[in-house]
Amino acid sequence: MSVPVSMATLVFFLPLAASVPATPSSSAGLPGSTSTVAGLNAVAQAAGKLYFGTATDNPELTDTAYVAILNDNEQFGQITAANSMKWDATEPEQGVFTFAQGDQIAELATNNGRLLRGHNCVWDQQLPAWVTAGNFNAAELTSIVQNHCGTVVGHYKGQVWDVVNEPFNDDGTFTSDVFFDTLGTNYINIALEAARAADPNAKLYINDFNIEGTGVKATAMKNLVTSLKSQGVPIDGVGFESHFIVGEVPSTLQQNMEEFIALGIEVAITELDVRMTLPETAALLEQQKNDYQTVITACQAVEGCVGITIWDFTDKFSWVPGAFPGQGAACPWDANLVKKPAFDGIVAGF
Ligand code: 9MR
Repeated sequence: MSVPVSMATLVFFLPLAASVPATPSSSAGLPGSTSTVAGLNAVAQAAGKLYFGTATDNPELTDTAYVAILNDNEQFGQITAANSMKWDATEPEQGVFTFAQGDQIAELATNNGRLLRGHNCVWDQQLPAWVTAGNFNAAELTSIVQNHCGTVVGHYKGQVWDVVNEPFNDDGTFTSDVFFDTLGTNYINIALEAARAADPNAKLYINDFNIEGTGVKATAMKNLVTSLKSQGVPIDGVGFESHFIVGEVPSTLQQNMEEFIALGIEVAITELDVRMTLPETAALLEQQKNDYQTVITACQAVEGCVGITIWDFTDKFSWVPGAFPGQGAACPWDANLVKKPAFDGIVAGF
């Protein structure tokens, strides 16, 4: 039975609802977060996830206002080094390992009792010239990959590692690089086995983008996981990078996660951000909020989705404008370190 609503009630409530001011988050007066929740990691853990985390990078650590948010355990329970554990940073010369920058990030995590995600051992990018231009034969490169992965994973023990990063092209074929061109897909086995030998307790992942929805690239990754498992090669998880565009979160995200988990592995959202064509508008920020919520809701619905990492938390340090001119505003905090509606979307998703 419908209850008649008197005109007086409507007159009372409608203007009230309409008059709740959206907190401005920018000098442009755009809407901001209205959430009263203090920390995303606290919300994620209360919802049964292992962590909510963020990437960070060494040059950012001189920004004290930024670091104050980064070091809040309620906000972030996991840290990924955006650059300083990559090959060019950790083994710039053959056999010469440099961990000072990586250690600075690792200590942010481990000194605060937080999780660290190692990123990454083998990737076609950010490689020193000695690797790409060394003209190594298969035996030499095998030993180079073993030494590199074993040493970096062994240095940061007890962690999660993106051992292999971005092995596929968007059409599901393997990326041509020095590793694939010299060793075929066996470079993946070599890297994973070296990582396992260095640390039997590390969680070993393969990480990629454009595998978040079902499709040829996701299928290629599933086939790779199946193949590795059938060969007895250690593989514990697949990372869904999740660099999304406003309004374009794949509708098959949850289904796809479930399909990966059915292979006997876990998944994680490893590099989440949601970019837009600038300038920001209230409508774009609202859609972005919904997009963040959609991603969190999917992970929340799937037990084997263990946690979520955003690819830095503030637009001040996002990689997006540098990579996609004219796009940006991809993070849940704006460039002034003020929470955006996206923050509320994340909270709502758990
Ligand atoms: O955030 C990283 C940026 O600072 C680097 O310039 C860039 C170099 O390729 O790598 C960025 O991080 C990437 C990550 O390592 C792998 N997935 C895509 C990320 C964004 O490019």
